[in-house]
Amino acid sequence: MSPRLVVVSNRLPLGDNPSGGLVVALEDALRNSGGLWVGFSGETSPSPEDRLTFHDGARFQRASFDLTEEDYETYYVGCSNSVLWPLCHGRADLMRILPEYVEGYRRVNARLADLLLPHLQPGDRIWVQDYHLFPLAAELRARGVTAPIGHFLHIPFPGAQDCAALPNPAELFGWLSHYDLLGFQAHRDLNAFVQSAQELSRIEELGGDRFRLAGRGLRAAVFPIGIDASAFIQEARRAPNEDRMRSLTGAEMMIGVDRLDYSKGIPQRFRAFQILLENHPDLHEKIAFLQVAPPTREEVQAYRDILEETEHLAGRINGQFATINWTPIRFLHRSLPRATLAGLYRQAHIGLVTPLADGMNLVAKEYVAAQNVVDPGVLILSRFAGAAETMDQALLINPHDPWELAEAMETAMRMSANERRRRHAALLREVVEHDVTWWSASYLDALGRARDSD
Ligand code: ADQ
Repeated sequence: MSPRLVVVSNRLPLGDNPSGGLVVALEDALRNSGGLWVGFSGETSPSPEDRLTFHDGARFQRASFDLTEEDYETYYVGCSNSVLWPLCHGRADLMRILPEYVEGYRRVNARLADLLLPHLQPGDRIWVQDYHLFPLAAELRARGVTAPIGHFLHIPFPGAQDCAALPNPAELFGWLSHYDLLGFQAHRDLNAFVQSAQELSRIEELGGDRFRLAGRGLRAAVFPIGIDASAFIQEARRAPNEDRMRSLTGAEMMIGVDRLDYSKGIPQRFRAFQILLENHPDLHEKIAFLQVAPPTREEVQAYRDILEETEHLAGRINGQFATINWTPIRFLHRSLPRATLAGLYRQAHIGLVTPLADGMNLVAKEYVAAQNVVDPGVLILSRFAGAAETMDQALLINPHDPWELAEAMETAMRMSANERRRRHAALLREVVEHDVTWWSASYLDALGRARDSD
């Protein structure tokens, strides 16, 4: 039996049949090693128990912990979503730094180490997910844990300028130095990590993926995350009849699917669509833009602002261009079942993925997987999504420039079927070869070798 895998993430996937890419990717490794997944239950309580709660119903062990209301406000809403998220997405101007946020962040990570400690066994490998838990390895090491510990960052790593905006930038690198393996989405992030560490901490490059950070040896490498491609392809094939759905809309559909987050560039793409319609009256009634954007992090002011801006823009553009038969933009501010999403992607002639900053962006991969290979749609992809490093057969654009984006929309509308098929075939190959199972297997393989001296 392989060494036991212990996964730690901010949220524990609960429910009897947890689905989602990450769960699917880790399920085999967890099941085959008798593994354990630990995370926040999503519940707050005035006095949470000081032990983990174990849950039945999955093919591996799952254990959760509750937070106090104060911990939730400081560690999660505060430090994670109002400091680290904007910082990592190039929006240091949106950071809200309060001393109690950083204290809460340290406190929750220290408490999680205490909760985890009694459940660790000799031979375990520990895999920590994302920016909520940067300090966890340092906290575990302080409690005597010597097991290999890896970290994977799902979002971009900030450049030196942004890192310098943290209250104590060197502390971040101190936390990271306790991991054996740091995983990033894209080369851009690995480079940002090395350059930021050079300016704000001490780092030596020892060759290949080996580094010495703040006096400790570790490895750092790129592992671009993928989707459960074969399942998504099946899902899209089973979706309702395309012709029927197309005739309901009466125009070619352009689709955007994003959490309503300021990093996703939604207002920018609305402005680009407005420019397209202003400059190309022949496209009126020929293209309909569906933006699906479920609510997210509504406790944070910046997220309430982006909703208002998006609704306002959609209203203005519809007011300017709509006809009796045609609504240019439909904005759905809610979540949809995966099967419905897969069907919508499949019938959309254009997939619009235009974040201003994004670790990877799985919607780009889902859109490609969902296409009909004989008559595929066109992916328009931001250069600032991690996905752009491997998906260069998309129409790559600068999302800050609405004229360039409007031009890409027009190009996509007029692209020949041959060119669409050629681009799609290359993109699909990439999405299928580098799916989420490949991602977790290559990360865990590297974590297994992280202590080897070569
Ligand atoms: P996110 O920022 O959440 O993830 P993304 O990679 O696009 O971004 O994943 C979003 C997921 O939510 C997709 O699977 C999508 O289908 C789903 N989704 C979005 N809108 C939905 C809706 N209305 N209804 C139902 N489902 C919806 C973070 C990083 C990314 C990184 C991932 C994985 O910010 O850069 O790709 O983690 O590492």
